[in-house]
Amino acid sequence: MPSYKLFYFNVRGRAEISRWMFAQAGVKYEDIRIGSETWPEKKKECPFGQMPLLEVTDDSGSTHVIAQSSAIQRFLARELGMNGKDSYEAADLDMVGEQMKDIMMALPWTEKDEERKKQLTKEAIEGPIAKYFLQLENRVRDNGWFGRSGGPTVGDIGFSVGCEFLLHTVPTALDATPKLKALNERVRNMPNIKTWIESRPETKI
Ligand SMILES: N[C@@H](CCC(=O)N[C@@H](CS)C(=O)NCC(=O)O)C(=O)O
Repeated sequence: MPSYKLFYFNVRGRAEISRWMFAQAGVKYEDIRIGSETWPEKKKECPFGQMPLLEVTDDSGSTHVIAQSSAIQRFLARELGMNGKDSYEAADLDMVGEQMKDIMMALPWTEKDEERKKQLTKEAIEGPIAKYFLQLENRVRDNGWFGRSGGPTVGDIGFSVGCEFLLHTVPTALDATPKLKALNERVRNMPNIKTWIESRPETKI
């Protein structure tokens, strides 16, 4: 059994999808949260000078370093059996992941003024993001998941993690898309994920 170390800052951010995947799979890992005092040293070990970073020591004792959050999520999806049954289903899940990235990119991350940021976030969620959600609603299968062979997969988990932030700002953000709303609830209530949400370190983002 490989051993895993996930390095990130003390926020949910770009590591949270991987943390939910570990939780759902019931696979142990070290959730290492780097503070500002140790970051300059750790940064030197990061292939692109950024986190998250996943270190995997395989059964032969070799250690592999994986950077880029999407690469980490896709690697874990393959390793933990959350990537669909074949490459067509995996492509369907990738489509969801990329759509969620477009959704997150529609948010005003660089706005410095807190009040204006709140207003712009609300406008983005009620405008372009609502349209993205309507498109995503059509990707939910009759089985209630994004994957033809069931879930939760990396697509379902990535969607639900993204929704945490959006729903915090606009609690009605999924009201026009009932299949997405039900899918989000289903993922959050998976017993292992629920336990993680209830026990994880409390952070703002
Ligand atoms: N495309 C990268 C972006 C990674 C990224 O922006 N990491 C930020 C934190 S969210 C970081 O390490 N910032 C510290 C720095 O650049 O020194 C990914 O998805 O992993």
